[in-house]
Amino acid sequence: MSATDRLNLGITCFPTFGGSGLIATEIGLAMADRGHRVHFIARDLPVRLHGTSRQVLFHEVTESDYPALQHAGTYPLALASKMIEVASYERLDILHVHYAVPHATAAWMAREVLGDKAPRIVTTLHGTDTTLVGTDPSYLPITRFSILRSDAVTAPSEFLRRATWEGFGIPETFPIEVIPNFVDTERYAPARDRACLRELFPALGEDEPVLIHVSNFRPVKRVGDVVATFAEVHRRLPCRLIMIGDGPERSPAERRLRELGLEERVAFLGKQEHFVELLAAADVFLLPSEQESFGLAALEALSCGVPVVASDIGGIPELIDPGVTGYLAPVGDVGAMAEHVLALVSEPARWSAFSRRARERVLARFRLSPAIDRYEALYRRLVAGRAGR
Ligand code: GMT
Repeated sequence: MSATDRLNLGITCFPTFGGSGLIATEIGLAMADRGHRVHFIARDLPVRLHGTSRQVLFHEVTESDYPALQHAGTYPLALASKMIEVASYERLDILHVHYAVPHATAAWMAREVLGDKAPRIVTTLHGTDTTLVGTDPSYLPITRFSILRSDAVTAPSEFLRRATWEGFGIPETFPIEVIPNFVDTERYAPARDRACLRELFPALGEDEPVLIHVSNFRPVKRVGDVVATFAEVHRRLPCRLIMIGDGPERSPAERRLRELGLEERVAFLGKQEHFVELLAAADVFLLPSEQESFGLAALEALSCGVPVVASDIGGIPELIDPGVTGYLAPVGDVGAMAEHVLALVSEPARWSAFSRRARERVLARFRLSPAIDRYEALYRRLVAGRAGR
């Protein structure tokens, strides 16, 4: 790539295990692979960002520990200051912020300071920044303003685009580009190796189904419904459950499983970075969330050929074709979810058809490279000044 084609890209995200940080990291790494120079600006090294290079650099946002500021929530100021510094030293063309609160606002502040030399701001909404936090009255006016002042706004699903227009009272003429989330289909690929499952469950029966759930164990994930669905399936057909991730709902889930006497049949693995082997070996992925703008964890399962049983909410119907790649049930209907799991695991031919179609649909609609093409095209349009507002 010639020096004139190369973009200087800033990316801000939460560095934790959430889907927004993972998508932001994958975009940055893919852009660097294409020859662009990428600067991550965040509180910590994002989870999947291993090491840096001349093409991928990390800028840590540090806050003052001055006692009077302890509860003042000064992170957005420290972030905006770091954005100003990196944008001017590194001549950023684009500042791509993931999750509107508070990142879009920090980006707007930085742009106000930088004036004509400011990079173009792309805000990617991810879900709870619109459906939960951003529309909380404590943050609504400033988040709405920051979204409107971005040079481009993207969302991973039609659902989230509409929820943003409606939740913030933004006219539908305001462009929000839907760029569906994506998955690395080479890394997340089918591989039915039950040996890794036997390491977790040494007495695992030959045909005993294994269910899996991956999340941040927040109330929105309805982890209690994962437990209840598993317990109902297990009552009718002995099975196992793998729980990956951590958060406030983990302890209640562990307690409930002990009350039910099922603790030996469940493996809680906590936060894990490398779990694709287990995911690909499992039989059904459970995602009974209250809300989900997209459901990245479910996409990773589908990519491995693992059918999903999920709630019929948010952006999930854009990801899962009911009766084709998985099943959907009303939020909280654990009876229906258990029936769906049983329908999948008790008929190997049906399971295989779901598995094959899940992989096919992912390859057709959610591959990494076409999504990166769309982000790159968006950046170029903004830099060329054609699509700026
Ligand atoms: O809820 C999570 O899993 C974390 C959250 C985040 O901000 O990282 O996920 C949101 O963004 C993901 C990536 O776009 C989406 O796949 C999730 O559906 C979305 N979560 C919700 O809408 C609850």
